Amino acid sequence: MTAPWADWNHILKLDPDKDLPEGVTYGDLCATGTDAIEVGGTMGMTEENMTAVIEACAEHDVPLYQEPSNPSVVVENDGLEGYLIPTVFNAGSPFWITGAHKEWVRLEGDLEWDRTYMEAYIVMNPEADVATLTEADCDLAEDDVAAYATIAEQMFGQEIVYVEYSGTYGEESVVEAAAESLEESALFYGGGIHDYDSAHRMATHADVIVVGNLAHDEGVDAVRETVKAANDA
Ligand code: 1GP
Repeated sequence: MTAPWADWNHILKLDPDKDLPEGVTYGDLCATGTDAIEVGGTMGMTEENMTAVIEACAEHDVPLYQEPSNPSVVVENDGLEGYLIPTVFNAGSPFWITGAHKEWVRLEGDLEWDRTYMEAYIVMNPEADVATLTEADCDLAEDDVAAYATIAEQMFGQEIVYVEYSGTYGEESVVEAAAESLEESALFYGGGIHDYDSAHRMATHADVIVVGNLAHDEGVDAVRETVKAANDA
């Protein structure tokens, strides 16, 4: 079966804890040409705010995924194509590698495995909430990141490796090293993409670029530029 993300170039990640710019709707953002919407964030997540964003996006014709940050915010909604579940390979606490996942399965029992996909995160921005929360070791050189990507794919069978610079624009050489180390797995890149150029540069290395803050800070036109760049690269 072909992975849902096989043809994706661009994901728009919407954070339920952040507002949209004045006059912008979720419908506008769903219509930017992005290949998928991922609803998720690190801080301030609740089932209520997750549900509100998922319901608002589910009315529109774009693949919709939830990226729950912990088991208590997982939303069941027919509008969701599935779940993208992070596991943080460089987390300092095992809770974010397998612990949260174990709790989810313990509490929920039978998950919908055919709609549940893993993302092997390598968290790179020490200032980001996700780095603090997971106690990630972000002091990684290119060869460390490449090796994490390799073990994610070859030892742990991860189909998605996600180099995450959330909130800041990353080192292109690091993303390139991750890309070169992967054989079949898809490389997602997220962090600090803010215009055509920054999107295009990362999209030459990554299979899929993830744009987050820009939607909340700038709105539709800026996001459209990044979609164009992702498709051009
Ligand atoms: C966050 O990788 C995404 O999880 C996108 O990052 O918000 O910096 O665009 P930004």
